[in-house]
Amino acid sequence: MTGKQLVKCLFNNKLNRIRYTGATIILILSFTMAGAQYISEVLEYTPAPGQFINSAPWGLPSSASSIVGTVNGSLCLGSFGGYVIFRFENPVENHPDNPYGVDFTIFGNPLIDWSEPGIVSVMKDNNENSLPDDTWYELNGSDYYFSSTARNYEVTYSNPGDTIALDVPWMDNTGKVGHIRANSFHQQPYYPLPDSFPALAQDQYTLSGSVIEAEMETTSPTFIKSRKRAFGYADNQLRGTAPFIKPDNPYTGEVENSGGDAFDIGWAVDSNGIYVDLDCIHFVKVHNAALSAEGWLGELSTEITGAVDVAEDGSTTGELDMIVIKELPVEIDTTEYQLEAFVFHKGRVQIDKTIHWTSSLTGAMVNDNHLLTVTGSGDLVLTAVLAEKPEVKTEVSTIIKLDKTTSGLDRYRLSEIFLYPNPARDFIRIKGARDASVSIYDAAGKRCLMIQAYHEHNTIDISGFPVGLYMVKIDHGVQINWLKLLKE
Ligand SMILES: [Ca+2]
Ligand SMILES: [Ca+2]
Ligand SMILES: [Ca+2]
Ligand SMILES: [Ca+2]
Repeated sequence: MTGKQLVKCLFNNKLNRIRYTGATIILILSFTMAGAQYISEVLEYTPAPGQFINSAPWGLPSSASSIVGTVNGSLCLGSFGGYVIFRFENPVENHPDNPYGVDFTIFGNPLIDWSEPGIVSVMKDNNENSLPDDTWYELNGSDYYFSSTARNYEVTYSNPGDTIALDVPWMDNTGKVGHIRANSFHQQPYYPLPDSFPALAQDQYTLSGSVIEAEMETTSPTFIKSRKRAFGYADNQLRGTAPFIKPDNPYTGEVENSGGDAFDIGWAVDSNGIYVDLDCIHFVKVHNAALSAEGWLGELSTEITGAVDVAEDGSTTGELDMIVIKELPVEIDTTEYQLEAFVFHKGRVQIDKTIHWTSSLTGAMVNDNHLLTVTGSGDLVLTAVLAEKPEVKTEVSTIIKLDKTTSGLDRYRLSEIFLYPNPARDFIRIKGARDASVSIYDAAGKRCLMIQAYHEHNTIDISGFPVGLYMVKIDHGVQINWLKLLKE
C-alpha cells in the first residue's frame, strides 16, 4: 500500500467514525490500536433452505447477531447461495506487513474430513456512505481454475409448504433439478419462514454466485468425507489457538497460530476474473459455494462462528508457494487422464512455473500438459514438485483399474489433443478438437477469447494478444483439457 492509499483508508475510517460516534477521542484510539477487530455488525443474512434453518442456534436472525464481537457464534448459511454480509468497525487494510499477506480470518466449524466451503467477497466503501452499495470483488480460492468451478450459477428453491420438514425442490440455471432432503434429525420446515425472514418470497426465491464442486468421498456410507479445499474458502480449515489476530498460513495444510480460514484482500478479482488491488475493504460477504446433498448428514452448509482481522507483524514468515491439484476419482479405468494442477504464489496463479511429477506406479507418467498416462493397474500416488523449489510439493492418489469394463463413454484419446504451432505468433490450431468450446485465458486469469463449436481444422487468431503465457481450455462436454500456449 502506498502512503497515499493508506491516508485514504484512514481518512475514510475517520469520516465513518465521526458519523457513527461523533467522538474524535475514540477515533484517535482506533488509530493507535493495532488489529484485534471482530465483526461489528451483520448487515444482511439470507440463508438458503437447509436442515438448520428456522431453528436455534444456527438458523435464525439471532444466529446472525451471534457472530458479532466473537469467534464463538453460530450461523449457518443453508444450502448453495445462502449468504451473510458483515463489516468490521474500521476498514481492514491490505497491509504488506500482514503475516503471509493475509488480512482477516473467518472461523467456522469444519472437521478434519468435513469442509463446507464458502466463497468470500469483499467491498470497499468507495462512496463513503457506510452502506454495502459499492462493488463486490470475489476472493479467488484454490479451486478457481478447476473445470468444475463456475461463475454466475443460480439456484431457485421452491417452498414445499406445510409446518414440518419436507424435501425442498430446487432447479439451477442449467436446468438441473434436485431436492434439499428432509431428515429425521431436524423436523422444522427448511424453507426460510416469513416470521424470521419476511423479505423472502414464500413461493420461491433464487440465490446466485460462483459454485465449486465439493469433493465428497462416499465409499463408506458411515464415514462420508467432504475434503478440505487447499486455501481461500470459509468453514474449511481447522481452528488453532488464541491470539486470533495471528493467522494461519493458508499455503500450508497444517494449522498454524489461530487456524481458521485466512483471507488475503490481494486475491480479489473483478467480474472478468482480473485481479484488482484494493488498499482496504469495509464489507465482507460469504456465500455457501457448494450444492451437495449427502445421505444422512444432510446438505453441505457453510457455518460461520466469527471473524477477526490480523495484526501487522513483519517478522512472521512462511511458505508462500503452493501447488494445487484437483482431486482424482477413487478409481481410474482409462489409460489416460487429464490432471488439473496449478501453481500459486501468495494465492495468485503462476502459469509460467514448471511442475515435475513422480509416480509410485511403474509405467505411469505425466507430461508437460499434466496428462497422466498409465500402462497397468495398481495403487497410484502422484507427487507434484515445484521445479524451482523442490520443498513445495503436493500429492494426489487413486487406484488404477484397467481390467474393469470401461464405460460406454465415447472418449477422445487425450494425447491426440494438442495445439500447434506452440510457441505461436499469429494463429493456432487445436488438433483433435471436435465441436469443442475453446477459451483462452491470460496470466491474470482473464478470458481473452471464447469460440463455440470449434473444429480442429479451424484457425484461431491470436495476433492481437500481448506476448506471454496463456492457458487454453478445450471443453468437449464429457471432458476438458487445459493446454499451455506461449505467444511470441
Ligand atoms: Ca493482503
Ligand atoms: Ca460446517
Ligand atoms: Ca457504500
Ligand atoms: Ca496452514
